[in-house]
Amino acid sequence: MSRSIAQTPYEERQSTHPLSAYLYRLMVVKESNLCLSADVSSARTLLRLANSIGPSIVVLKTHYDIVSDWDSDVETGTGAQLAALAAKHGFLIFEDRKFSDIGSTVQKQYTDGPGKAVEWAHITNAHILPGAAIVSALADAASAWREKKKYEVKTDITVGTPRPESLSEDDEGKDDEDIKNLKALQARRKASIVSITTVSQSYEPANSPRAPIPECEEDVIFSKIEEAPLDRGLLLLAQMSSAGNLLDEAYAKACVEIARNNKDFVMGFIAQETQNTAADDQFITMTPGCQLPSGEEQRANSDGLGQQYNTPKKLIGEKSVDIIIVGRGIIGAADPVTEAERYRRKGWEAYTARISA
Ligand code: S5P
Repeated sequence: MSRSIAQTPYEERQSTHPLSAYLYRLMVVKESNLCLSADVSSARTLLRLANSIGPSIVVLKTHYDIVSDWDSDVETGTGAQLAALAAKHGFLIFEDRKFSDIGSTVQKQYTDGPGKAVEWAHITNAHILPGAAIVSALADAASAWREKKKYEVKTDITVGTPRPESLSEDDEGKDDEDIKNLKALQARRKASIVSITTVSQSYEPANSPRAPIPECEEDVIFSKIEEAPLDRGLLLLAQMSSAGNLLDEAYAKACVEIARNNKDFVMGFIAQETQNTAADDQFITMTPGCQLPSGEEQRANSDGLGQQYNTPKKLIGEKSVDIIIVGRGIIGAADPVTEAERYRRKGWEAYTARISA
């Protein structure tokens, strides 16, 4: 008898999506199936959390629009700093944007405005309420961005070869326009490097949102796995954790159908249980509404605002989900770093018990 997906170890899951394949390997390397939901309102607190809890997690989930001092600069802003921390600690960034508008609008929301999540978030998510075009529209925006990015990387390498400072007199006049362009480009690149240095070295009061984050200054890269691919991925909200939500069984089934038709972009689901039902479904399931009892006391299984909680053991062991998403259970703890490790351990234990059952 063939093994069910729930019993297949992460490293043997056959996802065709490059980010999912990477994420499964990352989970094994870090022995973690934990996503931190970093729902905080200051950029500094967000970056500090990402840096201190980064070693325990494989995904950092953001709501950029609750960060009151979110810096939108693509090269030096909050997203760029998070991306640097993701490379340092080895985690993916998931902007929990929950897109839910017509195709043309979501493309702009994804790539423009103050968020520009496509620039820094590996993963984002969407409701399918407006219909399947929301998925293809976001997919098109992501691939247009990726093409542009590939071109930028190539341009960087090309212009890196002949340095304007080292151009000889003979070169002047040969192709004045090209050299001028090259110098302008290098000057712009220099300016952006200078501005990063300025931000991290200038003195500012401790409570300033632009004050340096000391831990974020080192230029370190997580060494146990290569950097994440440039691909972007989408999760569809198939089920929600909140009481009385309207996402019924037929809705979840429609989500799965749309995902099957868009496997190049859709990695999987936000759901309360695995949505893999057909033999070749290889979708990843990430699940919010997760808390552990704290100490002797069983924590309340709701937050009084509709949120409903389950334990990692139930979600991973019984509902066969892949990643637990934890917010207040960790960031509301007296010692979030230790608590994140406790969740990581519990989540991983539930997974190893599941695959060996
Ligand atoms: O069904 C859902 C879907 C999501 S993405 N229920 C949720 O709670 N979420 C998100 O998960 C929610 O927006 C929040 O960011 C996080 C749960 O946070 P916690 O503090 O309750 O763990």
